[in-house]
Amino acid sequence: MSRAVFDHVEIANRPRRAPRRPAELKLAGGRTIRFPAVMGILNVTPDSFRDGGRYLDAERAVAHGIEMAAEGADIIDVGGESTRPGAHPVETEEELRRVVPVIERLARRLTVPISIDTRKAAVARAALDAGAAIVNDVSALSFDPAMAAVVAKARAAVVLMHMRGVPETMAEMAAYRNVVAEVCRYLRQRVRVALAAGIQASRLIVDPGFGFAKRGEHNLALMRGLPRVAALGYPVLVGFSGKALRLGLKDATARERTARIAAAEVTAVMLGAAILRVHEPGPTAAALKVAASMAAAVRK
Ligand code: PMM
Repeated sequence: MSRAVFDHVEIANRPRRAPRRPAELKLAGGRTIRFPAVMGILNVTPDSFRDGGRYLDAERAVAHGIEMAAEGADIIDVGGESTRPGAHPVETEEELRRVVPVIERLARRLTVPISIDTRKAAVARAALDAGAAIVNDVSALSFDPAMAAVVAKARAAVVLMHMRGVPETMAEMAAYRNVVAEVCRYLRQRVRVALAAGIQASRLIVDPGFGFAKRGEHNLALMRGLPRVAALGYPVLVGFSGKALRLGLKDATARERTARIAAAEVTAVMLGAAILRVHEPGPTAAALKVAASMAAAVRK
């Protein structure tokens, strides 16, 4: 699908002289991901926002990963530790036991790249050995001092996400004077750490961390501020599912939820997001396709 047309949509509050968002992400082994890309979430956990417990069984998890790729996911993000607010940490051995067999099997069956959602270097290393190509670290390399070296050595891509504190306590730390400026400052600092550790700039992805130590008003400010986050010059990943974004999801039916989240995701892409982390890749991919052809029609 030709998705690059989004780059031609004029956004009113895109900062002047903003660098264009990169058109693709290069992965080790010569693979590339074109933007905007859809990242399908595969939580192999008992307690995640939405699919907690559903895919603890490896066979079911693998089947769901394959299904998401068939629906249009460009990346499958495998996680073995829930990071929802208040979630308890998971021991390394348990996290490894959850994710490694799933990644091994998915890597044999899929052509789309696999990412590992972890804060732990030992889990990232085992996942990369098992076939993952991207490390999605919600702590932006700050939780485990060995993480940056693991990513650099494997020449993996890495997601640097903004949050404060740890999932158990982060809700108490949601106080900002200017959330967009503070998030951008933090991400710039984490990018410097990654570069200093030898991770190539072309392998970096940044994420403002919707819902991580953010209240509804912070999430909305970050949505408005996405052009500023994109102006950092790295692909921007966003994940909206389960986050307070005033989308009216509380009493919505499943169909309404899907439509509302997809609408917010398309908006995020028009504001500069490059990767959407989603539970339902099918509707998101379909919405992106329509928006891309609309954008192309407007340009004519
Ligand atoms: N959200 C969750 C987990 N991991 N990773 C990134 N990069 N960005 C996110 O927004 C994010 C994440 C929590 O949501 P889930 O429980 O639905 O996976």
